[in-house]
Amino acid sequence: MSPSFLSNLWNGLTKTRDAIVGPIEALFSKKKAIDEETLEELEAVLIQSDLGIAATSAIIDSLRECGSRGERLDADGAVALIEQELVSILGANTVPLVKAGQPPTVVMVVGVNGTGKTTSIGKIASMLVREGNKVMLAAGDTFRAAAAEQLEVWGNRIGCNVIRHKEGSDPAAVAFDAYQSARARGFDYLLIDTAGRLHTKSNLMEELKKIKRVISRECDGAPHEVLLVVDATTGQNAIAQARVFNEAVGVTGVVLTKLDGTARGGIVVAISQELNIPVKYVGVGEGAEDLRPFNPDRFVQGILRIDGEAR
Ligand SMILES: Nc1nc2c(ncn2[C@@H]2O[C@H](COP(=O)(O)OP(=O)(O)O)[C@@H](O)[C@H]2O)c(=O)[nH]1
Ligand SMILES: [Mg+2]
Repeated sequence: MSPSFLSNLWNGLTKTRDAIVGPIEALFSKKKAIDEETLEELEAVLIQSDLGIAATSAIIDSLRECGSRGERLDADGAVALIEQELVSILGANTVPLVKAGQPPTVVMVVGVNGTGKTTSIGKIASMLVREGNKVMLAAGDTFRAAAAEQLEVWGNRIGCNVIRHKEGSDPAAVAFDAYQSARARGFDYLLIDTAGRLHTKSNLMEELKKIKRVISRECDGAPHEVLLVVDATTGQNAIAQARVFNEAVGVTGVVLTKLDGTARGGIVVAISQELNIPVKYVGVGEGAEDLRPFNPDRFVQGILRIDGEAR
């Protein structure tokens, strides 16, 4: 793994790391018995970072158990215990993007406006192109011309074809055309951008369902992925959004963006645990390189280890 990969993720998680590790170092400044007061303060820190109730309780329980065995902990010891719990919740493995037996692999990208759908499509496409794939993009957010233009800018930058129709046209028709074209021309991946206007929630969900239906009529098993993009800075609201989209279109993976802008990166854990949907990518900045396949180990180290190295 290249150093820039690590430093990118590392830098992106600085706010979350500071918010968790700082208080832990203060709480366990010297090796101490684990009393209820300490546990309560630690619980507040973990809840603040949006790890979620379930993960927080698991961590607190395990520390309490440790305390009842008469063990004393310093900050390193506490961090190691928390790390263990988080890795056991998140699992050790990166869950990769599904690849279809027959190309193109169709990936539909959904989520609320402004969460980073179009940007994430650009970043994922850029990654796939670098790996040698032929990638096509479909401008399924037909609500504003600017949305298709934004996708075209990405397409031009990374050398991908972009299929777009006129503003206001049917997104399912864009997806259909793009699929036909991608299949006929032997593309490996088709990434479909969609709209995210929530003030017309039921229409939006119907629109997304229709795109999905049209694609699945063309190819059994497609779309092969429905990626939900959520903005980490929205905290627990991200969970509520995930529930709504999952119910409507069956989400297969989460892209969590803007981790660089929040101290509440623990939301990754809450999403994995409460929704049982794998986090597949995390966004840590606005550039083409600032999206990473989600690696639980690296992530947990990124939010817990100040020195950047496994101790
Ligand atoms: N800091 C940061 N900004 C991001 C990230 N992902 C997306 N953005 C920004 O979020 C804004 C909205 O993104 P966009 O892709 O247009 O969202 P969409 O409405 O869901 O398509 C843009 O200014 C992006 O540059 C990220 O991981 N980190
Ligand atoms: Mg967009």
